Amino acid sequence: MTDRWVEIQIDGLIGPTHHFGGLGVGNVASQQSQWRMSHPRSAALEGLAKMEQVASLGVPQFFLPPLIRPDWQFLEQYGYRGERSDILKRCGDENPQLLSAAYSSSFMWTANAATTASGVDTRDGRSHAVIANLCASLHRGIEARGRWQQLKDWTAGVEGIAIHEPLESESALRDEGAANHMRLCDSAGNLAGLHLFVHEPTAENKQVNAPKFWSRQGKGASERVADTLQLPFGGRLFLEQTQLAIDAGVFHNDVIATSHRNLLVCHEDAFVDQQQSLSRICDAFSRCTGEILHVIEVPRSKLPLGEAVRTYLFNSQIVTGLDHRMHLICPSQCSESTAARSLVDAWIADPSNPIHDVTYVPLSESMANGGGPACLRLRWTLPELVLNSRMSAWRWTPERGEQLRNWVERYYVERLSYADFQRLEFAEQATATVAAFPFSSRP
Ligand code: SUG
Repeated sequence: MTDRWVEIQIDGLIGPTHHFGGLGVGNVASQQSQWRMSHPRSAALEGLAKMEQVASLGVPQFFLPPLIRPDWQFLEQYGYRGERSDILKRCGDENPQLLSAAYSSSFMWTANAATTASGVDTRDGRSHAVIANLCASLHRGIEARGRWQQLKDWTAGVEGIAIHEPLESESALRDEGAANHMRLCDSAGNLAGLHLFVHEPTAENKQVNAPKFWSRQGKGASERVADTLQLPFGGRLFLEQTQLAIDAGVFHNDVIATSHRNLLVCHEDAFVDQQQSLSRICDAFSRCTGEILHVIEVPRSKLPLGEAVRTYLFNSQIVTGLDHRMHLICPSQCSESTAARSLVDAWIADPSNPIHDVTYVPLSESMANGGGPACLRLRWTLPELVLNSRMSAWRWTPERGEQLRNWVERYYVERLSYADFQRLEFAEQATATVAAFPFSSRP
């Protein structure tokens, strides 16, 4: 095996049934957008443009095909059997949220698909991924089976990779994957990393008597995932989300904190006992890497929690390009916010800050469902040799990008409203669109 490690970005393609079901638990944008007309074609094209931007920096960019929707098996589990046209009619009339869940394109937020660790970090030297059970919500729980199969097929036979099944779908083990996980490592990106797991506040840290929203990440889940990833005890830390942030709409840690290599960016209200948490992180990081962690802590006086949630500044992607510099990929909402924009401008102007430049990307359709640039991708640090394995079948190249764009333009509908879900013709078209994915669905 090689000793060169690369962080790859894996985006799940936005599906042809992308819509606004108002299904996101504790997710303010999703709730506010409920039943708005959606635009699957432009949503998917925005996702592709973001991947193209990342790939143009020389970052290895991969993609996963959409999962097939509607999920007939799911509808059957809820008692909807018989003629498909009747199922759509009955379920749509009786239980619109269930039909919306069966059609959900929420698999597009690939940061929630799994939690990953690199072989350089783990006790057995293999690179692991634990598929998230996403059992905190009905529409997301149905992703796990499809993604597990897809990642198994994609990595089959690739040496040194292990894909693990999701944890049991029990409330205490509710797991939302890498959205609640950050990996820090040395500035060159080649040494063992420190893994931060962020989960629900414990009872004494709930801070308020009647929490508005429920955390979607169980403490037990984070601990089990860290074990399954084979992380040594010195390579893992557990942190608690604040109830204050959860109640303000921070339904995942990646809405309030992010990291890349030796850089940690977080809001003042990200973690319980923030100062103590930050010192624990800095100490563990130094022990792990022999380097000093670069921390950017954003005070609420500069960016109130509500503005952090509205702009998704912390959901920016930070990547190292071929030029060995850090680039920030920010949602365009940040460029329109005085507070967020001033912070980004100051980071870039500061020569001691590792972030070199910024690109603002429009993701209006995904953002209206609470998904920014970082939600759309899963990171995995893997041996460089992997880039030439069978996994390269789903690697972004300019030619494949063109094929994906043509496919989206040809098959995806421009506008979609709830009434379409009850039409068998639309259900069949959505399935046919995924079947027409321009590359092998099992590489
Ligand atoms: O789980 N939205 C997703 C957004 C996930 C964002 N991911 C990260 N932060 N990593 C969610 O709440 C909305 C779907 C709808 O309402 O139709 C939704 O599921």
